[in-house]
Amino acid sequence: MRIDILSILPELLDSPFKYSIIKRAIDKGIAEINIHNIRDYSTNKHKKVDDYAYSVGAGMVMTIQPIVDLIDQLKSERKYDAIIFTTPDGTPYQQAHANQFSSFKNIIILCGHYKGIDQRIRDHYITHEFSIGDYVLTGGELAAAVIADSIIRLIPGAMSDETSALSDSFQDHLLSPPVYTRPADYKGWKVPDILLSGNEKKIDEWKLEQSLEKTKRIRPDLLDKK
Ligand code: 6GU
Repeated sequence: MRIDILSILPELLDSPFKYSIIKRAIDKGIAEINIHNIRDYSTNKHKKVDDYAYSVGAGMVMTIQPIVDLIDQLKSERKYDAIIFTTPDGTPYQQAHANQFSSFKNIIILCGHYKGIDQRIRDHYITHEFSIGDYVLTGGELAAAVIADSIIRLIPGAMSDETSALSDSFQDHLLSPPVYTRPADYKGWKVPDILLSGNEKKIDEWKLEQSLEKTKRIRPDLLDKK
């Protein structure tokens, strides 16, 4: 899979793809990330990428020209399965989207900034608009990194134990149960006896019980989706 990320602050994306599962997926060649600086495509003599909104007091808006030129160039090189825009007024991004996108071949993620981008880009180029939660970030770069990470780890071969993606919180609309490792007793803090029993069936029942209890307590909304 190839992901092209379009940003006016590409430095913000320097580190998220350099470690762990994502780095290994890139090293293995099953994922490729290309980060593009939108400013490089501005034909303005000052390399401007924003302008005043057509409405008083609305602040700055990202201009059409550099974004269109960049996307047109990418589209002339290959076919894209999705052109995503990260924005706080987008659809709430969820695990089901990551699952869907993990089988795609080429994806563009355009990072939002300032007050937004000219609506005509959204109308004519963008296929999906996503928010990663009900809070406001300085820019869409961190959201783009979140989305790319959630997709890449699901590509077959990215994780050594592929079944572990299936047990992720949200895959079955349940939060993960608590996990423990050695020692079984740390200064009197004990691992639940059941986990030391060796009874796999009982352990699975306990995990499901714990998941249900935790989900009911922290995310009761998830249980309505089951
Ligand atoms: Cl995608 N962008 C920004 N700027 N803020 C956000 C967001 C995205 N998702 C949640 N907050």
